[in-house]
Amino acid sequence: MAKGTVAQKILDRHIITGEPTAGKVVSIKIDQTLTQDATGTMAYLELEAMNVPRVATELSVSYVDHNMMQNGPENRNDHLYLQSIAKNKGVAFSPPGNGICHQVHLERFGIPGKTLLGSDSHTPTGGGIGMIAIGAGGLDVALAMAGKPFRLAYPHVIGVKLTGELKEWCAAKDVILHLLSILSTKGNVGNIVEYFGPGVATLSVPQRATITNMGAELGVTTSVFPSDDRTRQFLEAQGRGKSFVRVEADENAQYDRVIEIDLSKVVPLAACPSSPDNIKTVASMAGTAVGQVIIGSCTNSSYRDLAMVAEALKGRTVHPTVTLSIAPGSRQVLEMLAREGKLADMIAAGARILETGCGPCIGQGQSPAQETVTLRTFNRNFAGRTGTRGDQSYLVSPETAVAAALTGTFTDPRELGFAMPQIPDVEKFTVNDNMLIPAAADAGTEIIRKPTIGNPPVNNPLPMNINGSVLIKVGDKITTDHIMPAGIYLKLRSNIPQYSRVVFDCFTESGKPSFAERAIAVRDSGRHGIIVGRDSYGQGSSREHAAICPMYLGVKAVIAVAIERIHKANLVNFGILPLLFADPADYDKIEQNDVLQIEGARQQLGVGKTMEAELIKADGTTHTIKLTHTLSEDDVRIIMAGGMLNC
Ligand code: MIC
Ligand code: SF4
Repeated sequence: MAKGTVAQKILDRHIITGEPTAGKVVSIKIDQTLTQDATGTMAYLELEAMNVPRVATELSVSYVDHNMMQNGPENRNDHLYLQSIAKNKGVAFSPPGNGICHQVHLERFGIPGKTLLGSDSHTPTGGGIGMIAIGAGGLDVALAMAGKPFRLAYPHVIGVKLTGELKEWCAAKDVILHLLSILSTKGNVGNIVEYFGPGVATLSVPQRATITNMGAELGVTTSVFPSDDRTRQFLEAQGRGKSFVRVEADENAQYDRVIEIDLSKVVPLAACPSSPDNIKTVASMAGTAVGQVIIGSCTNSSYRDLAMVAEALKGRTVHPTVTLSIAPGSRQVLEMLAREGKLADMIAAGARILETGCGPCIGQGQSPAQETVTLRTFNRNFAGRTGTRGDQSYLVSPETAVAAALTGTFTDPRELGFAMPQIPDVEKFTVNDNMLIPAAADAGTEIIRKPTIGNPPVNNPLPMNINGSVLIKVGDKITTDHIMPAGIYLKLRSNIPQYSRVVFDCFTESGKPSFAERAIAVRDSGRHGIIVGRDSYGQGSSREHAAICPMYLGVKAVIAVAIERIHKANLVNFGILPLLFADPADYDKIEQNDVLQIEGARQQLGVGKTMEAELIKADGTTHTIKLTHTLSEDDVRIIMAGGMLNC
């Protein structure tokens, strides 16, 4: 069992109930929360339902960064709701244009040693300044805002020992891509990744934040760096020196597993289609034509990254076969680039400057042409996330991205023929909080709720017998993007009946009924929907819509070989049983439309108990399927009640 680590020190100070033993459920105090607009409307509607007059956290911030395309009234309706409820409940508000939640939170609010819960899976960005920053579903964040502790399995700690120093053109992004090549996107549930060793001091806070941000793709609880002199310098440069707290591991700290990375051996890497762990060296793909380059997202849009890009572009021209788009991570970054003339250098080189926000990362515009390669500095390249079916989306560092923008092909940036621009740590960031609306609860504030915003649906208690029909059988690594697409549908986040129509949209075959149509037919015939998945079901985002919408369509159980942490918690919160095959080989016995009955489900369900289901095939043959789960007592209680909103 790990000992004396940063992760444990912070967690142990926050434990409210439970034993700090790896794998055991503990509840912890949450100091800060963040929400973004695409998950935030549901989270605040849920908070409203809890009748809490004012949030009970030290700080809660509501960001608008995802839904900003303004095609129809939905986006702006959401923003007005979020701004008014923030004022009503004592939540700080960061309006559209102010930046991506994770980037702004790091710059303006994060405090080493504190806990942060965010309704976005990339909340671990805060681990870059020594926070325990965890992504969760909106309902869990709403509960934290109401002052309730957050439940999680006390983690195992994987120590990543960093030695050496990154060479020119080799980036923090390459470090996390390298780690993804080792740990992959599956099988890491229940772990925290903690960085230590002499290499840590060579990385700036924005570089560390790139690494902890994309640590989300490992499927771990979070990732964390110590808070050291570099952290102090960053906070001082943000005018927040007073927030600095040193948090370091004991000298003889023990980790459950240690992985060593010599930074001087890290080379430019790319995550190839369509998974963040499909890693190849950039050199091995040299010469492949690239049609589009986009630099931005919460992974790589800091001042450091974009200043480096600007200097690399200065006096040069984007290759004519490529489009280069750049989305700065925050207004602070954009303003600094503008004041220093770097923005002009980007524009002069031919870059298309996008609004500060998530933009193309969540399929909001800039979809690539068919059968062309797109290089993005983002963190996810799940199939179709760009908005183009069959997309060829590669995840790279800003260094590799700018090299491709200049050459029109995959190019190892070390081959560019000029020195990498050196961007020293900023001594004084341009601090301009004039658009941030500070937290000041005014319970009299009218909450603006336009007609496109509906209440979260509430489930029924778990029925005694589940009379199930298998609505869909999917394979390994099904992401929440497969379950609930974003892109053009993102604006429907506040409207569950409409959004539910596109559940599993990517699997709809033309001319055949959609998942939603099949689910509604099953629901209307008085039966229950069942989803069957394989390994690592529910990877990726924290969107609780991937539970709410199937629930709305009558789904009562998800049965898989493994279910990812945040998605499992969301299923529980909305009263859907997250079950596992006791024998993974049983997965092969099941097909879509099979009948699956769980007689006496309420009696069968209990901590540590195995359940039995009867599988009835179309030809009448039957099989007994044994099912397990990893539910705690609280989880069982919540599912029995039909979800947290009934508790
Ligand atoms: C994402 O990167 O997939 C998102 C969009 O930021 C999600 C949240 C959401 O779906 O609203 C995430 O990472 O949790
Ligand atoms: Fe936004 Fe993309 Fe970051 Fe998600 S991963 S928060 S969509 S920038």
